[in-house]
Parts: sequence; C-alpha cells; structure tokens
Amino acid sequence: MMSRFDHYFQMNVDDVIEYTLEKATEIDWDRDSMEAVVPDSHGNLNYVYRIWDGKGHSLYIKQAGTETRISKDMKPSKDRNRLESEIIMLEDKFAPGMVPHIYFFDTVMCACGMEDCSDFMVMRDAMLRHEIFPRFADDISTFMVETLLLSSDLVMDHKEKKELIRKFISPDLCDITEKLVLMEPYNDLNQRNNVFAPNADFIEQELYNDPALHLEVAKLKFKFMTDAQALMHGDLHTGSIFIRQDATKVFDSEFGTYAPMGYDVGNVVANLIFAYDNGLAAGATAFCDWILETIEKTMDLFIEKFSKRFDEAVTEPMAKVAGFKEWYMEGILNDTAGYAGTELHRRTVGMANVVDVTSIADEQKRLLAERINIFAGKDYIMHQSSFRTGADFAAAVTKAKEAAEKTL
Ligand code: SR1
Ligand code: MG
Repeated sequence: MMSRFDHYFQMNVDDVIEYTLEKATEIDWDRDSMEAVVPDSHGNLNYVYRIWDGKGHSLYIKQAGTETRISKDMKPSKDRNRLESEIIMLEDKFAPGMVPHIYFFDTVMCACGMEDCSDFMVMRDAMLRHEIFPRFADDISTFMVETLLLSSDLVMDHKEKKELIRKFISPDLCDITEKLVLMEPYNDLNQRNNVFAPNADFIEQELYNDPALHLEVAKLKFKFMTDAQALMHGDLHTGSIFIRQDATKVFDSEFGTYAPMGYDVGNVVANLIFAYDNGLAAGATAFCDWILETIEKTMDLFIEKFSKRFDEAVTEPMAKVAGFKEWYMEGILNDTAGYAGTELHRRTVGMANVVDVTSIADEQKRLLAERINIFAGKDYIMHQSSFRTGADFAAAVTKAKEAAEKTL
C-alpha cells in the first residue's frame, strides 16, 4: 500500500500523528483524541515530537533532518537515526531499563518511535535548577560498566564484536567529534569556535599557544580514531540523560561507535563540572558539594563495579592473565581524564557550548567558570596517570577553582 511516508521529507507537528498511526502499530491509539507538540528541550541535531492520546498512550517521534539544528553547514548522514535506534536497543540488552524503549525505527523517514519520558527531566535542565539526585552516581556507573564492558573484547565473542564495529561505523558523526572536540578547541582551524570575548586572551594563551597540550590532545584524537575498545555512547552529557529521583535513563546515542571507554566516562565527569560551575555562580553551595561528591562517587563506583564485573563476565582467556585487569583499568582511567579534559575545553570555547556556562550573566563569574574548565581540563589531559580514585578527579575541580580565582 502506498504511503506518503515512502519517501523522506522533514515532518512537522501536523504530519507526526498520521505517521505515528502508520508506524507505531504496537500501541492501540485512540485516533480521535491524538495530539502532538514539540517538547521544550531539544539537542543540537534532530527534531523531536511528543504524541499522545486521551487514553494514556504516548511516545516521542525523533527524526533526523538533512542539516543539523545547530548549523545548516553540517549535514551528517541521516542514517544517524538508525544508529541511535539500534544502539539504544543494544544498550537495553546490556543495561536493561536504563534507556527508553524503541517502538520502531524507519530508515526511509530516518525517524524512530521512542518511549515517552516526559515524566523524567532532562538532567541538564535539572542541574540548572540545582536539583540533587542522590542515586545518579550509582545509576550512571552501572550504565557505563554494563554497556562498555559487555560490548568489548573482554566479554563479547570477537567475531560478533567485529560485526558490531562494522555495523556502527559512523564516519560523519565521528568527524564531528574529531573536529569539534579533538581539534578545534586548540586552534580554531575552522573558525567556528564560540569564545567569550572577555576570555579571548586567556584562551589564546592557555589553549591555542600550548604545544605540550597540543601533543597530548593529538594522542587522544588518534586514540579516539583507532581504538575500537567498546560500543560507547559517544555523547554522554547531561542533555543525553533523563533523570528522576527514582530512575535514570540514557538517550541520544547517535554518536555511538566503537571507541575508547574513557570517552563516555570522561564526558560524565566534565558535564558534572559544568553543573558545578553554574552552581558556583549562583552561590548554590549544597549543590556544588553534591556535584563534587557525585564526581567522586561516580568514579569510585565505576572502578569498583568494573573490577567486579570483569571477574564475573570476562571470557577472553588472555584477559585473565595476572596483571592484565589492572593494566586495562589504568588505561580506562587515563582516557577518562584525557577525554574529560577535551570535553571541558570544547564546551567552553568550541562550537557547541553548554548553557550551564553561557547562562552565567555576571562577567566575572562566567570568567571564573570558564577558567575552572580550562585549568581542570589541562590538569586532566597533562597528568592523566595521576587520576586513580574518585577523590583525585574531584580534587582537580577545587584545585582549578583556586588557580582560576588567582587570575581574576
Ligand atoms: C553539530 S553537533 C554539536 C554537538 O552536539 C552534539 O550533542 C554533540 O555533542 C556534538 O558535538
Ligand atoms: Mg545529542
């Protein structure tokens, strides 16, 4: 049967109800009471709609546009919607219940139907209100350990893993990360950095004119491009996390690919620091204390759970050799520090800034926030092997704050 959804076009809020009826057949929709809206929160790339009916059914439709929302010049393959859907479905196997349910995905319209999580908050929005979530460290460490360890050669059959590498090769999305995260913050080569003008000289000195830093970032870039360690999420910031007091769900996995595990862990650490920056500017002391505790706890729980799950689940005989686990985990911690550093830098000076920092209205407070990110990021990148415990990761933030204050 012919359908107007047999050829790609970018849908609007008027199209998505008919589309939902045609594709989300798993749900017994009450068609006469169906409505659709564009939710308030959205990411940099895609279009999202929430659809519901009067009988309690609802879902999100997410569609990839030809251009990204953040820049009409960027046109990553619309296949990113398939990548995201298939990765979420796999993540659901590795860490059940920690991602939204995917009802369907459609490689013609480059859209998927996803569980309505409007009873959650987007974590970045909650961080901007300085809300505290005591179970976040436990949840996110579980998600990272399960998805990263179980998709790696430590556990997965090597041929199956290589099939997944092939399936999730993602040249366009990797290209964005390789440029926006792992190059441009250090040279503005494509002249699209967003630099806060009062901080321009400081950034030039600390990021653009530091050859020792550039060498370490170059190594991190090549590691990202060549080390197919695990199926990582690839964009694990607080805008990719739905949160409530009793649950956490990770979404937006379109940047997922086989790459170093520490890329995800480092992203979580860095994005907690952006929340800290915002709390500091607002004088939200209890919130800032909770953020520092959460960085410490997330890292300690990650280390503890990874070590335990390694012993339970590892299948590769050579990974059971004495000393291997310790060597492997040191590598993850080095990468965590390194990629926490690059995320701190790129969100401060790169094309895709974070509202946690850009919404700080007071110039001196914003400068302080930005300089904390620059100093903490450099510490993480330049001393990767010094970060071995949660306390080490958290202490870098207070150390960077002290150093930043001295510059102002
Ligand atoms: C062009 S996309 C810019 C950024 O938004 C996404 O969420 C990723 O973090 C990407 O780097
Ligand atoms: Mg995103």
